[in-house]
Amino acid sequence: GNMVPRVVVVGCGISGVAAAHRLVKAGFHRVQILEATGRSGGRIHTGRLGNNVAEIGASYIHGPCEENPVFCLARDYGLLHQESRFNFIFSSISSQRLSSEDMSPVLEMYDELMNDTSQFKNKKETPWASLGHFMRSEGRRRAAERCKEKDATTRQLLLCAFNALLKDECSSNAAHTLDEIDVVGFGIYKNLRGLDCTIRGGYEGLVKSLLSDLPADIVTYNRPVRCVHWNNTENSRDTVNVECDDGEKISANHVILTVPLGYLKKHHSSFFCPPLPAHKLHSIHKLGFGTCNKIYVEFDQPWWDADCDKIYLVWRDEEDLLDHVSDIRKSWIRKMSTFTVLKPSDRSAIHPVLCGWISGHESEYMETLSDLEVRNSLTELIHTFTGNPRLTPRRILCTKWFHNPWTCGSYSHPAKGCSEQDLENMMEPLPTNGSHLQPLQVLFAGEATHPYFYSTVHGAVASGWREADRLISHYS
Ligand code: 6YU
Repeated sequence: GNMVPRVVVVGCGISGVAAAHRLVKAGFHRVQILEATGRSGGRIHTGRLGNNVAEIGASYIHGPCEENPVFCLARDYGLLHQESRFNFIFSSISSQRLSSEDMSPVLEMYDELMNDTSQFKNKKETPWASLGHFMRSEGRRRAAERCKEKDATTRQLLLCAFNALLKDECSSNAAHTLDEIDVVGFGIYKNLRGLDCTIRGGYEGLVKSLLSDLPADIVTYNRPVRCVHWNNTENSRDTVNVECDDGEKISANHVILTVPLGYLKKHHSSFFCPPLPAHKLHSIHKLGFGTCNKIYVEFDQPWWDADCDKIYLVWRDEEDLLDHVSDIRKSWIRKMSTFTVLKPSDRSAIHPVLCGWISGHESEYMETLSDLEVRNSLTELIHTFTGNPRLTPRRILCTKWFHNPWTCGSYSHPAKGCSEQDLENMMEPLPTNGSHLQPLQVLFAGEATHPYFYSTVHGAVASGWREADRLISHYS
């Protein structure tokens, strides 16, 4: 009855759905989700290119193991494939094809460096200004050591291949350059065991499965929230007012906010009334949020080996280890680091598809181009790399996360100068501790509020559950 608190969840991405799911299962039946767009899933968005499944947002379960809530959910809902992905690697340099053996020394060196970043985890100070500084300095030093007895061409190749991996790392971090990434913050991210895998039929199946356990009318679509009025001093001290774009105000005892960090960075000043406390604002500024986009490309025939899963684009003239492009208008496509090979979703998917990965300002610029312009640049790139002028894409599909008004980018990263405290501040509810006011008026969930699984779907799920649990234990 009336004793059951009313909870409004803002955003119907996976963190909002996870929070609502847990609350409803615990008997909180007065839960409502307000979603700005006409669909659920947010940054989980399964599209199609021809007959192939093309993930516009998240693709993989990073580290599928027992500790990963997304792996467990997908398994329990029967959404896993029989076998996992990523067995083979093949790379190419201009028109000269590289073998897996050519790439293995650089991949080995890269893995070593990545493992070494965990040593910075509890450090107050490091000799490194950024992840880029560490990777470049140490990469150069170790490459020189390894190549002592090798010829100049081998040494050059190692460095150019290393640069492709740096650009790939920019994509993993949704960063423009690794110079923007904090080494300590990066070391805090927790890698889970297991080879990345995909979800059968597409990632959206996970969102749909969770939603199917909930009352059908729990989500209100096309309902953007404009402002959250908390700490009401006048009449109703125990309610928060959520003001929608059309002016309507919905009152609740608690609001769980799941809007992306990119959206908060842009709109915080008008989104909270009164404004956020200074330390919370500080952390919203300090943490990074950048763009990673994909370009799906469909071909008539595969031009890569049947056992190939990933193609590195290695340029001969990139031994300077510059992980970003200086002339973006002319050479934006050089930021694309890799293609991953799409596994055909079913037998009707006869045309092979590659997924190109591109991040940073280069990928934001790409979003302003027409499909034809992107296709032309891609065709040229493929001609350069394969030496085959007859290869042309059948069609392409570009993601545009930077210009998505409800996301304003792709996902968060530990920007240079952020601290563990900033990661912790993100999840702190309002009003903050020590206040005499009604507690837990506004709670914060979403990918960017997870201190060590940020930037992932499992981080988003865990954050939604965390905030639901916070309310559940408050009432028990
Ligand atoms: C993962 C992966 N993956 C690729 C790309 C992207 C992301 N991620 P949501 O945004 O979903 O929900 C918010 C909702 O709020 C949304 O529906 C809005 O419409 C709504 N909203 C906004 N404003 C509103 C308003 N005013 N009113 C009402 N509603 C409003 N994660 O696990 N595997 O392969 C990838 C990838 C291109 C864009 C990804 C991946 C990130 C996830 O997609 C993302 O975290 C969650 O879906 C977010 O859910 P949410 O609920 O929080 O927000 C060592 C090291 C360290 C570096 N990290 C390495 C890890 C690599 C991370 N990589 C990911 C890369 C890929 C490939």
